[in-house]
Amino acid sequence: MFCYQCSEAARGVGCDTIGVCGKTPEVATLQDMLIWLTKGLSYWTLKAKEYGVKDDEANLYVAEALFSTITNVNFSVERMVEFIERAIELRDRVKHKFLDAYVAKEGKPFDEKVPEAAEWYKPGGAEVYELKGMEVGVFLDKNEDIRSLKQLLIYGLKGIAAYTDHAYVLKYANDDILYFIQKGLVETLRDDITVDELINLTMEAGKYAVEAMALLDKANTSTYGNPEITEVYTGTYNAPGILVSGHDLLDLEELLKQTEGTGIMVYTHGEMLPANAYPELKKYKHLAGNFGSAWWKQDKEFEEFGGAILMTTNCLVPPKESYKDRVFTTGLVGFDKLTHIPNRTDGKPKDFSPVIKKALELGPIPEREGKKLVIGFAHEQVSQVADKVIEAVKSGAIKKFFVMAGCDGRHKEREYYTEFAAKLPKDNVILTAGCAKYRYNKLDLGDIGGIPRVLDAGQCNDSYSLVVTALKLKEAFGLDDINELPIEYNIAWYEQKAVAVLLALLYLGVKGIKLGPKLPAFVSPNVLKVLVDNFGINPITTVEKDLEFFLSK
Ligand code: FSO
Ligand code: SF4
Repeated sequence: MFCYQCSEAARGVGCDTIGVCGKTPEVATLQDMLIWLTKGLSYWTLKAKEYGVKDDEANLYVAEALFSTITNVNFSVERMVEFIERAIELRDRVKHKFLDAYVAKEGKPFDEKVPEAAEWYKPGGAEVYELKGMEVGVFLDKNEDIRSLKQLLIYGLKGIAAYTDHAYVLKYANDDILYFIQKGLVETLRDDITVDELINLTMEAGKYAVEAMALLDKANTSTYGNPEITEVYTGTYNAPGILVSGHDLLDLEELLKQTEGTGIMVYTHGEMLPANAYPELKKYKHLAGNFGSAWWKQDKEFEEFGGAILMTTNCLVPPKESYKDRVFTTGLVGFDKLTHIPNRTDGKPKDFSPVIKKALELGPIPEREGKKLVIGFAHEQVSQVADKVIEAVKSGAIKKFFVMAGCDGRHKEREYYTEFAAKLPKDNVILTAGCAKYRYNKLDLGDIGGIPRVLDAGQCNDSYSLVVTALKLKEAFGLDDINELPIEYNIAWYEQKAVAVLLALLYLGVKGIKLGPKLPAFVSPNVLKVLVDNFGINPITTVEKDLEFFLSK
């Protein structure tokens, strides 16, 4: 195996024996194979598009397959084999539809040379897929810069795929995004692609990352209302409990409906915290609050929680024996031997009864005291207090905003973010989204004239909300360039959704982003030079130096 797609890549180089995340070599190689096959599938979906043939299931499947390979989503050999076989099935279905359409229009059979990924097949299951997977991983490209850019593009596409898939789950669609994902994938099959072509594609990915986040914002807010400023309790009650983690709001809603009147209290964990701010979700009285913090602490927190646990998306940490029997997966999440709640069929909701049964069997969980967190500062809510914010900036009460969106992770270096937030002078406000917030959202950083010093817009995809807020401020201050605003960017990344968010910021013209806790292992020295020269991206250093850097600007 070789994987270097997240910030925790072993030795800052790559995981080559087992993933730091717990991904086994088998799964890593099968994921390489799946990505390669999605490129083959995309070759045909794009050809089919030219001839007016569209296969909605196959188009969405490309996004789902990519999503399943994001860090901490799926650790199951069995599920990976299923994904691979489905990719082959859909690839061949779309191929035949295209070949028929081609003959019908051109009056002769299609005879162009086809990439191997679009045709490869060998019977034999997991072992055969693994053998082929070893050939088609990241080292397929010998040139370091081409390899680096292709992977940067693919990781950005994975993030875009995840956000787009969430929107499709809520029945909000934009085929252009799906077709762009496919185009990006097919381009990475080319041996003759140039550095410039790849840089352009990466920038285009930034554009589609914005579109994907906008689509998901529309899907979430149209379905569940605009997030409202909400106080969320972080303790637990003496009643049976279910803890829901991941990003999928529809899963949470269906579970809330199915647990109504059962006496079960439902809590959010990690990236599900923002769900508490949506009117159509917070109306459920048994949505009792948030327990725990960021994903990487789940081994301790899930154990402590004592009730049933549902993982709707990443980030899953391989569960310990002590609580394994109370963890359930759903959607694209997978881990061998955990109970998986199957997908919706025939428009019916998912059946969460195994999770409910487990919570009831486990009985009441311990009661614990907890703080209250204030969340719900998405763009609509911020625009309602825009006058107050603008006034505070004009009067000098607010000196700067610091976008500290992104992810949290295990590494000790991330203590930087807690310290940075704590030491940030009191006339500065933090704008956050994603699980990065858990490094400082319980610090009691106070407020500035009633505006909290940590404005939490929501999940990592709600970084879009921060961008909307920035663009509104730009308009209000009559500025031409987003970089003239008193906004600094100190972003923490972990997995590939954060890569998509980063590409979105670059596409929007944001310059001078500080990135931590370390620069991606997949960025080669030359590609880094491009990022530094064109966008002024630079790594975090020490809290003192970085504070000086930002505050002296
Ligand atoms: Fe965090 Fe995990 Fe949302 Fe990521 S929970 S790290 S960027 O999956 O998706 O912020
Ligand atoms: Fe390593 Fe990250 Fe890849 Fe997991 S996802 S194998 S931790 S680089």
